[in-house]
Amino acid sequence: MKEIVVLGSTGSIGTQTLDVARMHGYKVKALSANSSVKLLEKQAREFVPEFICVRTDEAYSDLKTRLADMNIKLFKGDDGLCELASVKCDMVVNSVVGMVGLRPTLAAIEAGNDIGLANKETMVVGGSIVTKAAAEKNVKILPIDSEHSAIFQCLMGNNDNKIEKIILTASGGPFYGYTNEQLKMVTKEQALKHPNWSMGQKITTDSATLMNKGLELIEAVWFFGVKPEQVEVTVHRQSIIHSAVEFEDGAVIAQLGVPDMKIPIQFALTYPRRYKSCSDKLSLFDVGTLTFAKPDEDTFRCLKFAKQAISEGGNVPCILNSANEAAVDAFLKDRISFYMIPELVGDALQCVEKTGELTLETIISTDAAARAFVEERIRA
Ligand code: MN3
Repeated sequence: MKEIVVLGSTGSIGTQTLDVARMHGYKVKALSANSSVKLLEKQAREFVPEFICVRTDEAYSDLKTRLADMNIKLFKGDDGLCELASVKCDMVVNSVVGMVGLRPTLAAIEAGNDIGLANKETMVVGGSIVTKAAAEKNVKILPIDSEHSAIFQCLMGNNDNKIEKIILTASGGPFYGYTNEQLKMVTKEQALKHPNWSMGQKITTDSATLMNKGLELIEAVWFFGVKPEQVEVTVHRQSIIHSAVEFEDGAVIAQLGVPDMKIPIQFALTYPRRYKSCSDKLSLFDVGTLTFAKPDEDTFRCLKFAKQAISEGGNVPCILNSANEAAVDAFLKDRISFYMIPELVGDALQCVEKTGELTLETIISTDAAARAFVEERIRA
């Protein structure tokens, strides 16, 4: 029986991970969430974990009361998340939102736990540190992001074959085809309506700005050891081809399926085996047509900024990511318009201090500087 730890268990990936765990009878040793105590309690009563971590004091005391009859050790905050990531298990599924996921990833590696990674910010801000530490500790990091799971699957059995190019597919989001003028008018409700995937608010907003694809491009560079120029973003509105790899001989291998995160989640958990899943099967006849187009980087500038950030390297991807996290947070709180998100990210890339040296310390200070910069701009 597999034993797993699920960080971010009340989010979209977390709940679907628990669906997979239920179906296969996995033992869930630990759960975490920011503050969704009601759902956490429900999950705790079903899976009976040994440890739970929440973010806030309020959630901590609320949960303590709710679970008073159960023998579960409760933790709090970032340190608590790292404690959970270090619990001996077969896999830590990291589906925390944002760069707060970095330290738990490093803690899991330190403890020698394999990781199912849904937290792309881990790779975006700390790619060089994370990949180096994982190699040293011989820890496997399996991608849960659908595109990276697809690329990973395309590469299976191809260890000695050089990648020519990665074709990273993008749905294009709800505003595909919009002009700059149209983007100035869009509302939060429109931004949060993704055409194909049902996901949390942060990633849905990132999908609408194409920042999500930018972050995924950086994630791909670290996961698969390719140069940024080797990743080609292709808008594929149907989200049926989840990504593809071109080899030196010109052969292109793609992974297809219905857009359902349970498939990549389950594959990370059962790798290298495949088992029955509860997901729908793909009918190419029903899909009919698959289309492909170049993304419009002059309108959706976040993608361009992400390419610039990974090319510059060092702490620049961290500036990009932290400015974006702060801007998206402000957008979701109705403090700024959708159009301001790329504006703020672009300004942060120009103004926040850059360094080529990347350590956990420089990441933490860069994060603080980028957030402070964005906050100052919003207030000005
Ligand atoms: Mn994705």
